[in-house]
Amino acid sequence: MRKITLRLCMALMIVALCSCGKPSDGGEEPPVNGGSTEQPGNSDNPGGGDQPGQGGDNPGQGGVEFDPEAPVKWISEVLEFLPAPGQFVNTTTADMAAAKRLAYTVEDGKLHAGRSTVSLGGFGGYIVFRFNHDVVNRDGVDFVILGNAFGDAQYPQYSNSEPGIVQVAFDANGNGVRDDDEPWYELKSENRAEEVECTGYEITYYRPDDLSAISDISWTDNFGGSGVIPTVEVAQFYSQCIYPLGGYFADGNVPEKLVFRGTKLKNNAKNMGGDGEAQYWTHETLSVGYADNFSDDYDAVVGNDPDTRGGNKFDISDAIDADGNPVALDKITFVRVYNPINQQCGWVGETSPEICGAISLTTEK
Ligand SMILES: [Ca+2]
Ligand SMILES: [Ca+2]
Ligand SMILES: [Ca+2]
Repeated sequence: MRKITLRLCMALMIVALCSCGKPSDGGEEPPVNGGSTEQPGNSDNPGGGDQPGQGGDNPGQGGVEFDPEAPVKWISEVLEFLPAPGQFVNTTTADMAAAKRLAYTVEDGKLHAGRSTVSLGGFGGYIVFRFNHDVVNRDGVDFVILGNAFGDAQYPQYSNSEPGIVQVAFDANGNGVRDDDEPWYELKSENRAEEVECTGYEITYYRPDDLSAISDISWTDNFGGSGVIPTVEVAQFYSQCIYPLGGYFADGNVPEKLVFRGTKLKNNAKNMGGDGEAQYWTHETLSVGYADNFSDDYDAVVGNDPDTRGGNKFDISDAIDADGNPVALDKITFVRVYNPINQQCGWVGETSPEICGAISLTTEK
């Protein structure tokens, strides 16, 4: 453990402050004293905080007759997926196959649920999906995004919440593509003002020299910040390159750098333990309005559909434009979820949302 402790010290030293131009506000160092949900990995739960069986693959669910004319509550298509560098990148928890399993399937005329576990990796990693219909802005909740969040029994005010910001867009010209004049709108969380560190954050990750094994990933941001994603601790559990390799790109080439943009939230993970094996990471639960967040809505059932338990509930009426002003939308076509947090948590790795499925309530009778 001495070696690990030493490595931890090194890792903490090189975890860069993420500034948004205000170093004193950003990159909050987790307090050393304090509770945790994410514990060091073992063979079943390798440090990522993902509980086996929660929100995991469940392709057998459903199995009802498929009606090609009817709206289906599950995701119909994953249109884009690109994780930012992170420990699950280039593994089966964050590959294109995992992303595509979020869409429903039809076998022998039977409909099967779209379920998977897809990590978005570090800050900016994203997924875009749609349903086979436009999601109508009903009164209240309109759709649900399933995650793998869970509470912290030791510290009830904390949880394994790795929040994802949700965006929506409407295919106004009906061509099946989100065009430039069909903007993304973020859905506002209840306490957005307190949770956002800055908007307009842009991070650039740089391709490492060695793509055959795990190594630190350098990054810079548009506020003058820079740092590396340290891998010395997560290398206990993962050996693969954590920078997205060719399988994520249509041309199969690995870009020299990757740029991601979005709203940046304040770091929400805290180490309630000590160094080395004494690390005990947990996350502040954020307000209602994020994916993979153990907020009060998470275990609620909506629309009398038990499949909606274990997911966050979203209201299209919470859409805001880039200036934070409300936007009135009758319906939406595309949903995008991205990781708004740039935080490394020792051997737990980056804080990163998992997307395990989504349900449109438009199909509710
Ligand atoms: Ca609504
Ligand atoms: Ca369009
Ligand atoms: Ca999670």
